[in-house]
Amino acid sequence: MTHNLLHRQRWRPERGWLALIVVVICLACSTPTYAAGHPLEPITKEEVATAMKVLQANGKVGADIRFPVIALQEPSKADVLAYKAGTPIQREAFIVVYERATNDTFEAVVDCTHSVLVSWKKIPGVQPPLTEEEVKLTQEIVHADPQWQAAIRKRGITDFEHIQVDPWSAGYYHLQGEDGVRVVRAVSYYNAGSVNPYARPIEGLIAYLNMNTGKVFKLVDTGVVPVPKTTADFDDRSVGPLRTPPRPLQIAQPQGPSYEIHDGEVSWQKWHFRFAMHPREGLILYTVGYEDRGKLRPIMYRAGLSEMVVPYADPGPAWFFRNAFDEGEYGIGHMSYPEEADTDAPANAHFFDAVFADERGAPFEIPRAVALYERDGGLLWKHVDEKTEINQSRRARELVLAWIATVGNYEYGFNWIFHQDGTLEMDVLLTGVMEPKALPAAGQHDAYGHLVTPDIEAVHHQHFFNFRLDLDVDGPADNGVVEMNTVALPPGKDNPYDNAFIAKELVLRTEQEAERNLNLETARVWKVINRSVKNAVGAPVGYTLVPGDNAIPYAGPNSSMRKRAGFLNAQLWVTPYDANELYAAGDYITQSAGGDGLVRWVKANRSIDGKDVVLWYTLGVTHLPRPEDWPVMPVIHTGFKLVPTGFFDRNPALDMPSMTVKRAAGN
Ligand SMILES: [Cu+2]
Repeated sequence: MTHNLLHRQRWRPERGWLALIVVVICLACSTPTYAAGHPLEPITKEEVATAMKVLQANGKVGADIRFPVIALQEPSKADVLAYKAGTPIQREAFIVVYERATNDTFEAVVDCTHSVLVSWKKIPGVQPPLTEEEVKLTQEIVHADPQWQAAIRKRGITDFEHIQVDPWSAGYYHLQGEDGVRVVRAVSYYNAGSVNPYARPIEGLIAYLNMNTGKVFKLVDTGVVPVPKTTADFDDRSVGPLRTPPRPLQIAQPQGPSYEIHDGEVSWQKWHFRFAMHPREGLILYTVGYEDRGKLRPIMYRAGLSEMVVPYADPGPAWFFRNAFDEGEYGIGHMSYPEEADTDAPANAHFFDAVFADERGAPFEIPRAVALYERDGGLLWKHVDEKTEINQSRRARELVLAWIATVGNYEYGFNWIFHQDGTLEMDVLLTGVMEPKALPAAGQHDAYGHLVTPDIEAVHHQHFFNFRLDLDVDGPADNGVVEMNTVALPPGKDNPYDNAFIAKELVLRTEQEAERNLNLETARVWKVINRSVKNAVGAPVGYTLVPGDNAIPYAGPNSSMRKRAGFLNAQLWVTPYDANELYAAGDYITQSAGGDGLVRWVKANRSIDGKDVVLWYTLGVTHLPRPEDWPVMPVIHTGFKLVPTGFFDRNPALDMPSMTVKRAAGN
């Protein structure tokens, strides 16, 4: 949801000896590692260093040059699918380069295998995501501004060192002096005597910064509002009397986990997949397939979060611009902290470090950024034969691949859950601290939020996520998308008892036909099929996107946010595969006017029938804050599933052996 990146400081071992010891132990016990060789292997520190050396040698590194994105340049899909283990490969890095003084952005591709600059191009009229350096700079620039200092003194505050200043992306509002300039809007919080600054907003005071000159160019002050006195910390000491914790629940895997990892590929209960962390997208799943009768059948080539936006409902001068594109504007992918076993993930989790680079091109590692673990999955299937009383029952196991991002005040978790029945689920978790608003007097809140304490309102907002799902159902060729609508038949000669309902299939043939929304009335779902592969009942094999909860945007279609987040115009989009189309709102979001990404691509109205197709699913949560969400929210879950639909010929988990003693007759 948000914006402030102050908590985005990278994890550093000097934060505590204990943390360091834990890391050492976990790395030692964390057996799975990436073996060198596969083209989709995550970028390494050495490759980042090589890429920087090549840029340096080509005169592309200077005192004023920054590198907001350094990531693996993925090889072509065709090359990856044709890859044979042991074949030599060329590894490349993709780099976004920003020159602050001139506000120029460039893209570079470096061949790290042969240390060669492959391409260098200027991308006109765009701006890269905010860097961590700019987060720190925002606070320095604001603290040094005499007008802001006067406004703070007017509020009776003199200890400026206790004011945290968060940068918000500027958005695009045709405001004077903002075109062609890198702008940040800064929000201040008073954090004296409080770990959590978000209980103490300095309401109505917004500084507009020109990041190219390093100056505040405008200060919005809507008048003095008392800074809330509440502390909203939630460590054990601050919470008050603690409950008796539950007694230990031990998860033991005495024979180790059931998954194996070979050359970076995870295999578990017939599932096969790869994964990597990307500085922008976060956790990416690659080459997902399922073993069926001795054959590995492809399901999805690549899946990742393609964009996010969190628009707020308050129209006032201190709030109208608050809509954070956490991926395109902030780079949610590298906003991870080391996960802790037994809290962030269960005790049996294995962790994987992520390699990123800072804005100066120095590689760094976030330890334990991704967790992989098995957990109990409840009941898999069951039936008791009433005559013999034989209970055929199977317990399910799940495999979870988990990543958590901390984006300022909010946390987002993303769990890919692999089920034994062929279902692949995305479980999105929302937690953290809501964005607060201080009130003129206790209880005097407006219509745009709800009180969470007598002197704090949390403003209404929505969280939208778009997932790019490159499904390859039994391979990339000859895929298509069918919409399923369940409808009641009218009463009549063919339906004399008025009980009939049927499933209607609608083939979506073009991009514009495939711009679709949910429909509860028709239980609408979308199935990706492969017409050249038929199942036992003679139908094309398929995988269905089954939505969970969702939301429609409340900001108007002509609002700046909606123009920039065109992916909110529909919940489903389908495009023919194009390696260059990765981000639902376009490649560069910072201060963009909009109209990029899906809305631009689908204008061509390309055919999606019988093609390699990509599904884009927009998922939303409408968040009307409750007191129970304060001071830290219990996790909200949302997500979707990819469910086999005639992909298998029978229940694919039928071959799960019985693990229990049969119930004795008569019990
Ligand atoms: Cu929320």
